[in-house]
Amino acid sequence: MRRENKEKKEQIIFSGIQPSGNLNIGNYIGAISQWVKMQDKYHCIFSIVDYHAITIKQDPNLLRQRIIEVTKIYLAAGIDSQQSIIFQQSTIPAHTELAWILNCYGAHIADLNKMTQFKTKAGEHQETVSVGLYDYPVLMAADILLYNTDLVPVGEDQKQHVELARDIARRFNNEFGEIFKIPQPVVRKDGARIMSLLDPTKKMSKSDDNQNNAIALLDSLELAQKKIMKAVTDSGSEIEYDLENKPALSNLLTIYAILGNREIPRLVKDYRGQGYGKFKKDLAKVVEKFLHNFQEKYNNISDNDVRQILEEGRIKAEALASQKLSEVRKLIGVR
Ligand code: ATP
Ligand code: LTN
Repeated sequence: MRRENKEKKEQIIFSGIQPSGNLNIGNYIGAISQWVKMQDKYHCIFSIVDYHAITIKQDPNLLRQRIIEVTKIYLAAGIDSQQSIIFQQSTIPAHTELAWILNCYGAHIADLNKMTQFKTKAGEHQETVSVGLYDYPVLMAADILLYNTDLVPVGEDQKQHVELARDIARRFNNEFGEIFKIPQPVVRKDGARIMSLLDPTKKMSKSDDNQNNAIALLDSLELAQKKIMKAVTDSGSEIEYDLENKPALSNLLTIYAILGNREIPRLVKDYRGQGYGKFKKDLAKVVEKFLHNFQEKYNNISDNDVRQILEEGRIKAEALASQKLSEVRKLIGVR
């Protein structure tokens, strides 16, 4: 048993979030809450992936502010900067350099053509969006492969990108030997895909034009309450977990269970015969309590603390990344 724990502690976790909007409870549930639990067991590296964010137009001042904001969100959620490495992607040039090398060795056009995130984000503008948006998954592969990552905890929508990182690593290894670890995605069973409050067929997303689709982690308690009360429900009035026939309610039940630390079957039992109104009011209270606790921690972190933590993280991550990059440069013949 002790040996098993030791082996686990040697495993490496890498994940990141783009500072491209107001982080919401979907990001928290699908990604960050998983990371917090993993810190005791694994070596964890969490990045604020700003070079991914610029694949879509960003306002420079807002981007600067959001980089700080996302770092505070990691910390307020319980990521411990003593235990885990927290860093800003663009401060380590090895990420973009390895991405370029992987563009040339390992990444195929046919792979990128299959990426559903690109298709959704580019929509009808596939010919005029930036090359960066198309190449996004290769930069993500570089992030992961630089650190000998074993596990990548993400929401359901990012699984395809992690699978591509595996393919790229295998192709590179076939040509040059066992240089990259083959990473595995980790997706939680419930809550891997929190849906929009306004449309249960769409994922809750921080870059949705309609901000009522999501509860942002920094929304005021009043606004969060309003959004819950306005959330769409399904026809009927019974509280049931039924993804096919009651997708909106099932989504609300998932949020309730995870943020309120309850089990879905128990909630369904407790709300039998009570109707949607009462359920939504209680859910709003659960969400408000969660946000209140979260924001209290968030507001206690200063910008200076964040700058210092990011600088310490940069130093630690750079030492790891530059080692891997030197090996790669030698293998391909540029050194
Ligand atoms: P955008 O809409 O700007 O692409 P996003 O809200 O999807 O943003 P990302 O930065 O792409 O956020 O995702 C950060 C992490 O949060 C990823 O691991 C992603 O899988 C997870 N995530 C995002 N949205 C959800 C969601 N609705 N449910 C569960 N996990 C999610
Ligand atoms: N594409 C991811 C963010 C991301 C990431 C990573 C996640 C960039 N690099 C490396 C895990 C590992 C997203 O959530 N949109």
